[in-house]
Amino acid sequence: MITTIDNFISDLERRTPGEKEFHQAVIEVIGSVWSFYEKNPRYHKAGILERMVEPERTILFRVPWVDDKGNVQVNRGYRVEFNSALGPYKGGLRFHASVTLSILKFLGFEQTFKNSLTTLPMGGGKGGSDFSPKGKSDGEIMRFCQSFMTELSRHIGPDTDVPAGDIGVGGREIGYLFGQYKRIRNEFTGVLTGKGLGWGGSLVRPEATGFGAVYFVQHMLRQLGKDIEGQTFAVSGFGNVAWGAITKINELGGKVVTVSGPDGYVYDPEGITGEKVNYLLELRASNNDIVEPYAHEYGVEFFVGRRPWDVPVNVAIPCATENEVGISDARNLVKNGSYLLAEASNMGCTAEAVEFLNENIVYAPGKAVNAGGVAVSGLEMSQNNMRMSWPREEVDKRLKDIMNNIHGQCVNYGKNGKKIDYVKGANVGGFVKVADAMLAQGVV
Ligand code: 2IT
Repeated sequence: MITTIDNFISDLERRTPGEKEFHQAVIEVIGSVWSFYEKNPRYHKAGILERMVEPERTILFRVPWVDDKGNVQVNRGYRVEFNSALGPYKGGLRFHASVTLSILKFLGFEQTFKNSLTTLPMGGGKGGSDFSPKGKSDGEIMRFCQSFMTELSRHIGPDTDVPAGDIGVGGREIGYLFGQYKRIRNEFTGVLTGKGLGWGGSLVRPEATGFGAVYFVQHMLRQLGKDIEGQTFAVSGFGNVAWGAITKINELGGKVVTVSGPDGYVYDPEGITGEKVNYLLELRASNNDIVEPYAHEYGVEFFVGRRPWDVPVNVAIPCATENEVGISDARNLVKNGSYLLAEASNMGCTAEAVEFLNENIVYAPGKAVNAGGVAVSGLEMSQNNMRMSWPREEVDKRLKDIMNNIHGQCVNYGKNGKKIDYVKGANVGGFVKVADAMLAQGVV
């Protein structure tokens, strides 16, 4: 049994050397739940935290495929089945050159608490590959997906583990993965979410992460007596999440002035509206992973190699990837008058940035803000099980209710005088349900 937080963390670091993103995610959660944990000896006695930081199962495999020139390529495939206390493992697949076991363990760990916050019956998992779709042909992507699924299909199933998309895995990849699963298992089941509308997908799933994030921001703003209307926003990324967030912000009367890619950021002071939003989809579909063409197309400024956090805005919503807001970015935002940052990316801020933002402005972590994506995945699973599909209004209403409920959990566990500590609220809120389920299910 562990006695102090320092012992716990040094033990974790000893057993998982070099997994720095995973350590970062665990340290944040442990910091929030420790005092609660200490007050409940039954959690201690049952080794809940020790078990929570060890994935139930980690699958690592070779993914061989043949490129368009006839060369054999080899990537590494992963699925981290982190925690099934609340339901089948659930979480996305990420295809990106930066993917490592540490990244997927951090994502799977976060996913467990995020899924718990949704209140839907989903455990936590994450997977993917160091395969980069950038510059690959459609045929190459299909052959890669088929090879990846040939192995993964042994480990997943609609009641076991239900993957979805993440960075580098969108509707096209889910289609290829689903096709191969169906072919191998001879089963048409809801084994993946984010499917096409005509073959088991849910309305609102493509928009869900961005829409959910903006619904969450609406609740945060209301606590401050403000509204989306009339506020300016900095958004990073230009993928699915950024697109959904921008669409909803526009609908609610806010103005988004930035988008970004690995190549730099675009500053569009008139606001990213109308056909410009659709242009983002075109850019993403081009598979080049650059946002600069937007600046040429609409005659606005492009800042090479920079992130959008030095633009004066009221609200920042990172929508790209982990650790995309560092301490100097956080200081810039606050200096320029931003009063709210909501992470739509997973662990979008470094630990130092989180600490600074949480002290100085209103900050909310990804596991609360971006839970709308996996929540609608959960609704897709329900619809698949019933073999029916709900209309758009029904799914959107459920998404709104879920985001409202997550905000309520953050207030419930994170209220500190007049201030709401969203980090503590989300972590404790997510933790309690998982811990209680683990306690009830015995030492497994
Ligand atoms: O980070 C996430 O929550 C996702 N990539 C979505 C996972 C899902 O299963 O829909």
